[in-house]
Amino acid sequence: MTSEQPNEHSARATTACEAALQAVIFDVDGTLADTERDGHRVAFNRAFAQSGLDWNWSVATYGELLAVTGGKERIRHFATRHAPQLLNQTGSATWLADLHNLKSTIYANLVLDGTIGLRPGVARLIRELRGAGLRLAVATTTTRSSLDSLLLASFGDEAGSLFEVIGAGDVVADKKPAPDIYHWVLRQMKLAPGECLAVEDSLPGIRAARAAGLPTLITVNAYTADEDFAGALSIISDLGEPGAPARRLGGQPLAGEYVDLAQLRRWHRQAVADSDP
Ligand code: XBP
Ligand code: MG
Repeated sequence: MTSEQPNEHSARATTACEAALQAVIFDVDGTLADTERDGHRVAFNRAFAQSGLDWNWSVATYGELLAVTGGKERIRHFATRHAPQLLNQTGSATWLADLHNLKSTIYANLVLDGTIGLRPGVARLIRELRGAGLRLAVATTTTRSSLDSLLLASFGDEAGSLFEVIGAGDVVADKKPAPDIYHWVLRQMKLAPGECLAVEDSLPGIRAARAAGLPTLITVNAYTADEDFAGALSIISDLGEPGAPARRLGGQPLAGEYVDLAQLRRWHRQAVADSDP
C-alpha cells in the first residue's frame, strides 16, 4: 500500500502570510488522556480472557507493544510471534476484527465508567483555543468509537462540537509513524502544515507529525518519558494548570506555569522563523 500524498495545499511552501497559527491538531492516546496502561491494555487483556486466549499483556510488555500502532495491528503482531496458527486459519481476518471489536466495547465501557480522565491542562487549553477561534482537529490511530467514548466521558454535551475534523483509525491505510493521518487531516481542513501545530506524546506520533511538516509539541507520559524527541518544538511533562506547573524537559522554553494560546503562538512563531531559509 502506498503512503498518502499531501494535497496541493498542504504541500506548497509556507509563506510568511500563511504562517500565523490557525489550527491545533491533537493526538489522543497518551496526549489527551493517559489511556494506554489502564485503559487500552486492560481492555485488550479482558477481551483475550473472554475469547479464551491465555494472553496477558503486562505493563512492561504493553510498553514494548506500543511501538506497533493500532489495536488490530498490535494483536496481529503479537499473534504472529506467539500463536501464528490463529492467523493461518480460515476466517482469521474475521477472528481478528471480532476480537478487536470486543476490546473496543470493553474500552468504551471503561472510559464511560470514568476510569480515565483527561491529562492536566487539556480541557482548559481546548476551551481557550475554541474561545479564541482557533481551529481544532484530531489525528489518531485509535478507533473512532473509542475516541468518541473518551470525548463523551470527558466533555459531555460539548463533545461533538469541539473538533472540526477527526482523523481516526482506519481512515488511512498506513498508521503512525506514517504521516498519512496528518496529511488526511490537513486536506480536510485545507490548511498547510506551517499554519498548524501538532500535540503528541510518542515517537510514532512525532515521526508522523514531523514527516507531514508540522511543528510538534510533546507532552510525555510514563511510557514515553525517556524517548529522544529530537525535532520537537518543546518537550514538557504535561500542559500544566495554574498552581500545578508543567515541567520543561527539552526544546523551547515554557514562559509560564502552563501552556496557553499565547505560549503556543510564541512556539509556533519560533518554528516558522527556524524554518525560514
Ligand atoms: C495510540 C494507538 C492506538 C491505541 C489502541 O493511538 O496506537 O492503537 O493504543 O487503540 P494515538 P485501538 O495515535 O492516539 O496515540 O485499539 O482503537 O487501535
Ligand atoms: Mg499518542
